[in-house]
Amino acid sequence: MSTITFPQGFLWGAATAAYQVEGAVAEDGRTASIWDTFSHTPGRVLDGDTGDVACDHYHRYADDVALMARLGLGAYRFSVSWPRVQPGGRGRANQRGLDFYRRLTDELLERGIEPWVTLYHWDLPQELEDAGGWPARDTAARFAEYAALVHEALGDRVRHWITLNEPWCAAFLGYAHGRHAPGGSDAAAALAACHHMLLGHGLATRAIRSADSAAVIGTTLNVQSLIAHSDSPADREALRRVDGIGNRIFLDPLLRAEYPADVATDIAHLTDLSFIHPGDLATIAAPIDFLGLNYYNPLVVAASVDGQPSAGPAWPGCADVSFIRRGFPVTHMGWEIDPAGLTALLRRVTEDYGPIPLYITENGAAYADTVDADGGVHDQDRIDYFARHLHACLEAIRAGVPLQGYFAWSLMDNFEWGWGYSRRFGLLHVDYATQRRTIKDSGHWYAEVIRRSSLQ
Ligand code: IFM
Repeated sequence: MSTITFPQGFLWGAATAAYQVEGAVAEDGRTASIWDTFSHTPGRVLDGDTGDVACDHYHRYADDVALMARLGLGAYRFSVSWPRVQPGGRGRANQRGLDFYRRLTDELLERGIEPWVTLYHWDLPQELEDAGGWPARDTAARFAEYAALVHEALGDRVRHWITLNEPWCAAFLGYAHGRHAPGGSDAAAALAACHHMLLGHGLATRAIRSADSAAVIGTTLNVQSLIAHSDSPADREALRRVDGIGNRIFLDPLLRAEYPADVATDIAHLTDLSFIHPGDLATIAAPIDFLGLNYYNPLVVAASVDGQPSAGPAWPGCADVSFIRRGFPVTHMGWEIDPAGLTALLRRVTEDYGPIPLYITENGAAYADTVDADGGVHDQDRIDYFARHLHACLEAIRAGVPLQGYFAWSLMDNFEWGWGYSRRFGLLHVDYATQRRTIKDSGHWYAEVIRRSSLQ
């Protein structure tokens, strides 16, 4: 069997996010985020699960970092909880909250693991939501202030910064669909939220860059890999619309300092776009050093026909669009497994937006793992998923894509948002009753891939 090696210096990591793993929601001065409020609202999260305890990473971080070292990770991508380090989202920093991240980054650095910090992975301080949330312009300014405060505390230890995680989810699932916090159902508010997140990204990038010329700054998008159901003009038009509101609405302002004109037309019945002020696009397009992409599955897009469910409220301007299932094998999330979509996505971003360094900042699969009688977690399905997607990465690299690293989602099983603890994505199995961690077979397999930086 032949061995295929990744380019020298390829970065191997794993990722988590604060609300999904930390717990300790009322400790050391942390206040509530929109996800605390949302998860404590009956009916919002499966089985009433909350992030109150999660994986108790707040207290167990040192043991978790030791496990990361056993896996041989080169980098750990984690997010900072905004209400932990700046309770209420305004004013002075909370030193006790910052100290947690100092301890965590020190532990990582001692083990030779590079900290990659995500500044916003969906946990907006509740007070800022009460003041209007992301649909309010002031939240962008608050975000830049918070970013500067985190950088001031951690900038001596952290070089890699990711401003936002998946703003599409935070804006459109959060403010239009209501499946995510804060549970809104107003497309116009979601469009304003989308713009203000991008503005916040630009302001934060500028603030960190002006304080630290060595900072390496990027952002993470869940750019969708799209396939038209057929070559018919109607299906291609459906794809154009989804690509507009899912992908180009982020990529164009970030990388070209403009919003796509066709998207403005698609959403003209929803908003007059008066939230875009002169100078905003130049701020949003502040140069970045890399782009992070999260990939799980592609979407197959068609024009709606009678009886088919439409794309739904998360997709403003796409009323006549449907997503089609092809009968491919699925993960426990019900997401079709199709690694070719990852190669296509990487190639598309490079071909359309130029050779900006790319990282896969999330990729992985949920399966209903159990600890077997022999004490192991035998998750061959997840190994196959990772192997096929890493081959897809190599294919993109061979085609000239400047892909520089890969973060598995997730380091450990955790709070999967509306699905609570019912969906397991981890390389580490977490027994939530005892907080015991078990390295799954996929974790051992990934450690071997990292050690060799190659695939069999
Ligand atoms: O768990 C999430 C993560 O927080 C953001 N990206 C997708 C993952 C799986 O749903």
